[in-house]
Amino acid sequence: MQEAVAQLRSEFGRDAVILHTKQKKRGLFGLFGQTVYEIIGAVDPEAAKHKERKPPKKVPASEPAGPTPRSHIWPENIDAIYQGLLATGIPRETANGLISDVLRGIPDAEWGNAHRIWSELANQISQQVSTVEPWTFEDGQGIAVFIGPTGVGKTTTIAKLAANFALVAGKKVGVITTDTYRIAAVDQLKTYADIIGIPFEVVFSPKELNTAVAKMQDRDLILIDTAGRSPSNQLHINELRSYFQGVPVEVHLVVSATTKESDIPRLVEVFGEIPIDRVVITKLDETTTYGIILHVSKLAKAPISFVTTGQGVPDDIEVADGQYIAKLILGDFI
Ligand SMILES: Nc1nc2c(ncn2[C@@H]2O[C@H](COP(=O)(O)OP(=O)(O)O)[C@@H](O)[C@H]2O)c(=O)[nH]1
Ligand SMILES: [Mg+2]
Repeated sequence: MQEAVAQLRSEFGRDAVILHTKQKKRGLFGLFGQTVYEIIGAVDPEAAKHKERKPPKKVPASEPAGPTPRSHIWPENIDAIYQGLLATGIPRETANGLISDVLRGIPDAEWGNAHRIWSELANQISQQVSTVEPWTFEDGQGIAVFIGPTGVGKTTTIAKLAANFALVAGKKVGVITTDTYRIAAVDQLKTYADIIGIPFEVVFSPKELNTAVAKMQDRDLILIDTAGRSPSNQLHINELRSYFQGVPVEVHLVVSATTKESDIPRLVEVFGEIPIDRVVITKLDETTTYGIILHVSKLAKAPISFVTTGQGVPDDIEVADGQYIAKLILGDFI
């Protein structure tokens, strides 16, 4: 804990004030992984009054070159907050909407209170990022398929989920792969299934998928892996869709947090031809800007189910939580 406080002070200087600390276990069911401390800090407004907020470091790729035009409606300090939101990868329209919503709820006299605004923004974002609890199996068997571009972490996420649900939650889990394009891909998932000790099936056609699912009817949870698809290959997307037309699956779109903001609309549009029920965000550990989480959840009109935070199986996965995501997005600012 002391180490974390020292880190906070070294990053934000001696003006840093600790608002809240919480001991947190990482991992899907809080059983795996080491203890981490969550510290929410702020910079003392009195001490920081005369200091300029650092300009945003990153301009998202979709922004036009050159300085961003300033809004004429907002005072300068609010505009700086708006720019800060853009720098996290939140698109203009969403950032505008967020600020307008927040200002509507705050008396004009408080508009200069940056802390109040950032904390209201955190509330707004946590309400707008929709999230969903993992399967409870109350309605029977869960069948989930994971789709998305190549290399985003679909197979690894399935391995993490399979291990947690089978070994920690004690559920009967089975895994199926439709990714037969690379032998290595089949082996990758088979190896995990063997280690966990759960049934594994490889299928080469939609018909075989039906048979494999039927074989696993005693399972509480069936996780289905797919080959990564480029959103620009329509043929592949159609083929992928053909697999799941006859099976009542919950479709999870897997998106890396490192995806460029400008690539999100097309990705969601193309994969959205297979109706998306949930979004999984991977590789939170590989970036420092998280606005795309809000962006993709809004565009896909689907809640975030899980987020992944590293390569480690089974530890590096968490159930998505609105407040946690809001803090990630605004992390540098609140
Ligand atoms: N840093 C990081 N790497 C990840 C994460 N999830 C998966 N990976 C890595 O991303 C690479 C591709 O993962 P894989 O599951 O094979 O992706 P797939 O092609 O979508 O199935 C592997 O090296 C994984 O270890 C994550 O949350 N963080
Ligand atoms: Mg894979």
